[in-house]
Amino acid sequence: MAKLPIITLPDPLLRETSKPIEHIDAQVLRLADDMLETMYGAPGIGLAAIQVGVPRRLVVLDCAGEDEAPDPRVLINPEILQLGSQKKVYEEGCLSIPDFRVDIERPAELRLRYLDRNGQLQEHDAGGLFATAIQHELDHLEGKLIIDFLSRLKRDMVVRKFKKLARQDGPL
Ligand code: GNR
Ligand code: NI
Repeated sequence: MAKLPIITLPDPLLRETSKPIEHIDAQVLRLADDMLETMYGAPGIGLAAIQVGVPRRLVVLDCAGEDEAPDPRVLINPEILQLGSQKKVYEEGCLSIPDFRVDIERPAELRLRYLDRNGQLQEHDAGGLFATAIQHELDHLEGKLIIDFLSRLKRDMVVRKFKKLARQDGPL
């Protein structure tokens, strides 16, 4: 396994729409394992392939609590089938926008469909942190980021800060 570099704002790749995975082959499984290692190393609770520069519909997650056993999940071509009507607010962060957090209101529960690493179609209901994280990761697959929940003014302020940072510690 290998830890991969995570791309950050304002990398334009983060705005791309990710394409479905057509075949679950050794390369896809290898990428999923590398993404899990990258996510655990960050550390984070989820990671979309686009965050390591690969515009494919592949997500890894682990929403286990600190005192629980690890619960690595690999979601291939995930789809939200239904969103619950009840909403909740959670303070979200993103590994592609370091040191930034924002309260986001999203549906508290959802029904999810995806292919697991064995190519089996899975369908289940999710709630709690897992439901929040799934929606955050699915947004990445559409090129959507948590700063898009801010007003234009605040979003532009965050983007400007990251552009400045990229100029300072980017390559020359
Ligand atoms: O590590 C992460 N924590 C987190 C907290 C609240 C809501 C969503 C997340 S996902 C984030 C990792 C990440 O950027 N995934 O795309
Ligand atoms: Ni993110």
